[in-house]
Amino acid sequence: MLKIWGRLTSVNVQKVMLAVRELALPHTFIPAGGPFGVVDTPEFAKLNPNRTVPVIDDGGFVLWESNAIVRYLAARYGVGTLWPEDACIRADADRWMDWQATEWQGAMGPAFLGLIRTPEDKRDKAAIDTSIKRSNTRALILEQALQGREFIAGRHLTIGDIALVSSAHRWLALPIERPDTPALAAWYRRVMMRPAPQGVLTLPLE
Ligand SMILES: N[C@@H](CCC(=O)N[C@@H](CS)C(=O)NCC(=O)O)C(=O)O
Repeated sequence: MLKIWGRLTSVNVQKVMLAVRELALPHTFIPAGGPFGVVDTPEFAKLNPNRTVPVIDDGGFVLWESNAIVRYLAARYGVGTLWPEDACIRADADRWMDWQATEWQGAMGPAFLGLIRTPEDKRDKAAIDTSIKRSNTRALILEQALQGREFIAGRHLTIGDIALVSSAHRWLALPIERPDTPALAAWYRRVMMRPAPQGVLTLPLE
């Protein structure tokens, strides 16, 4: 059976769990990382030398890096659904996965760490402000891309939405000022109405 190591408060683990739940894959979830520890053990280092979550073991095939895991699960178990058969539609979805990890999540990092994980008197306000500005700029790029679209690559939920919605959840839950993004908000509601995010993206930021 598919095994997943992680903690549900991690944006990278959330992506994997959304994919697993969209694909209705039987699995065992092993709490790891943050308060659960485990990542510091020699056994875990053999699975992932980075000592980070998520990690999966699918019948002996071990994989780390959240986007690679989502792509693997979708390609193996979700052809025609999460993994579009059309190469152009798939590349469109795939490109947003890279954008999520390198652009939006990267931009949001200092604001998330500063506002959610740092006591008020220790916060780097300038870094947080820059991060908010950069995250909002990227959100407006996504807003533009979602104009007239039900999902990021067209009419069906794909790997692109899986990655993006975890960052959208963070961006919308951060205590910051945000620009108006009606298409993004409607898309977020559409994704959140599905069963997969329940209990995963409904947790408060931590
Ligand atoms: N690029 C990696 C990043 C993995 C990563 O940094 N994971 C964090 C959680 S988001 C982690 O394991 N931190 C240590 C911990 O939680 O103990 C991925 O996308 O999987």
